[in-house]
Amino acid sequence: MAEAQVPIEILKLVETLCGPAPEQLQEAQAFAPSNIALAKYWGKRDEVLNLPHNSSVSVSLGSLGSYTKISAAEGADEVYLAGKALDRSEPFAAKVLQFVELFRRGQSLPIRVDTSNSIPTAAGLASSASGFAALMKALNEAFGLALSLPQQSLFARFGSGSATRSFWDGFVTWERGVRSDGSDSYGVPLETEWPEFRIALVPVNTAPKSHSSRDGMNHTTATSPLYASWPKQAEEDFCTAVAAIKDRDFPTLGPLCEANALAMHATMSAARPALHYLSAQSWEILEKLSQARGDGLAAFATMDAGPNIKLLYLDAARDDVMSLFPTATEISPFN
Ligand code: 2P0
Repeated sequence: MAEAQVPIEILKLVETLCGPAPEQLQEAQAFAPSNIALAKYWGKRDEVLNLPHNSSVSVSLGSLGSYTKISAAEGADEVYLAGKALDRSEPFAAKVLQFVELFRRGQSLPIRVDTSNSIPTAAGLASSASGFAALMKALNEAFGLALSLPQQSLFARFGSGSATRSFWDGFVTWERGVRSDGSDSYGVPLETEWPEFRIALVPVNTAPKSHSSRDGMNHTTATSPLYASWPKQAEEDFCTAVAAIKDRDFPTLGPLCEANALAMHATMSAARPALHYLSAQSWEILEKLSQARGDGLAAFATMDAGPNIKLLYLDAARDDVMSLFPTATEISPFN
């Protein structure tokens, strides 16, 4: 993003919150956890400012996430992913450098960005949320921006909406906000600790997806007749999910999360042309889970913009879940 192309609202926020343009760059590194949404973000009310139609709530994945190191480069900017130098024109590198430029603001401070993920590739988890959160944290230190975590979350939104929720451990909300400049749309952590809460990742297909989340949600918003019902329902689901989390009420939270994810996928199925992230194998897993629930298993599923299934349950159901889904990887977000 060359400076001239940055929307005025974003420039104003940078100017107001970050102070004068940086004069030096110091080495810095940061980690941010990946997160899984329990009540989903799907659709933007403002594409330029990346503002969502509805609020969302997620749980962070502990030590699974992204590490980013920033240092001074010799000449031109450099971006490394998992130790491999990327061409600056590659989409990932270009997006990272656009984000850097928001804060560098034309100053002659060549930068080297080294990113790596502790998320196993086989888990099929996206890394853009943790990636932009870790990049923001590292830039905050490298450029001496002195931004608070909510402010960093707000700026990370320009990189990736779900990154707003990757600045804290545990349960985190992304409030949609109401202001037109987006200055009230950022992550807010919930205080609830829930040590028995578990997530298991059931891999279906871990190859990169054919449609990005961004393209998928924009296509759905623009063409799906079912999308009209999403923002109101999603906001209600968000409120119910937050209340259930605060009460540690799994019988309410589990079914709600699965229903919310299926409603999101239904909006995509009705898009024209239809968009299907879930595969036949995903549906087989959902069917198997539904049958197991009929036999008393308290486990529920959530699915994002890909075919992989994430199971939600409490510690007491662990053995049954693992024997039913032996390929699953379990995560304990609070341990
Ligand atoms: C979520 N997803 O709440 C939803 C559920 C995917 C499905 O946030 O366009 O990469 O960069 O703001 O954050 C993934 O979308 O999209 C996402 P952009 P992002 O986790």
